[in-house]
Amino acid sequence: MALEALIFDVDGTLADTERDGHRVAFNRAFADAGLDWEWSVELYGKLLAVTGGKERIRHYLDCFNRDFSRPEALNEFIAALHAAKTAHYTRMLSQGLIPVRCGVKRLLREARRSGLRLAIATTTTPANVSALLQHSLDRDAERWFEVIAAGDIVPAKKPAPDIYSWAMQRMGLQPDACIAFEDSHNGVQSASQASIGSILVTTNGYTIDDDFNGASLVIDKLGEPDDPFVVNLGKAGGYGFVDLAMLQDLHGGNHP
Ligand code: XBP
Ligand code: MG
Repeated sequence: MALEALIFDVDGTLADTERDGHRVAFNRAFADAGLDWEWSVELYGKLLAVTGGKERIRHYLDCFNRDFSRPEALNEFIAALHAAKTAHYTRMLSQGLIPVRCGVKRLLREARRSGLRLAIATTTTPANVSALLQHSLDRDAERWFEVIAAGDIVPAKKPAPDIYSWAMQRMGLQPDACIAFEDSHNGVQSASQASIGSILVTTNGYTIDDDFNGASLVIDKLGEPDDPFVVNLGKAGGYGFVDLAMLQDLHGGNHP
């Protein structure tokens, strides 16, 4: 089936947001609440196994801070912490502190010119997506994406397929008309279980050693003509940066 749409993950894919963005925002929210919780770079790397900020806080309590005396209304407590974290994170984005990754602006511009449909499928909170698109991409960038599927809109977060299935269903797309862009094991699992056969991974500091079984190609970034990517897994067919020609070949290769 012809390629019709590109579906992008957000955190780690459109921008390298986790170590110096989300993690810092979580720690600021903990400090505001008078908690002595400090998520180090190393601990946060372990916590990223669980997607979703609220789910991640609960995972932290379950597995890394069992002694914490939990309030009666734990869900509300976590939700309040997470809302404070989101305020810190969106403020960081509004200050332009988190740029989009190499090649993202160029590829999106090419895709829009060619008429390829664009969507987002992410675990993060919708407000975070809006802030990143507006402040790190273009003030109108939210309009570039036909569907922005984000956060709690689906019952199960990645690695469940729900968020990709929801986006494709809203757009009336078949999985084999799409390419998914991801950065993590959870993300590849989600897209793959949603039957998307073409999955392009750009790794980052936290995900470089993830299991990317199910991905079509794993590279370190989308690249630019003067800043080629490095292939971690798969064959790039002689290309040095991701452009539409390469995506057509990648997608075509998926259907020999
Ligand atoms: C990454 C996530 C999110 C972020 C934190 O999402 O798992 O939970 O780490 O954002 P993706 P929230 O890679 O799917 O974009 O605190 O808003 O969940
Ligand atoms: Mg991601």
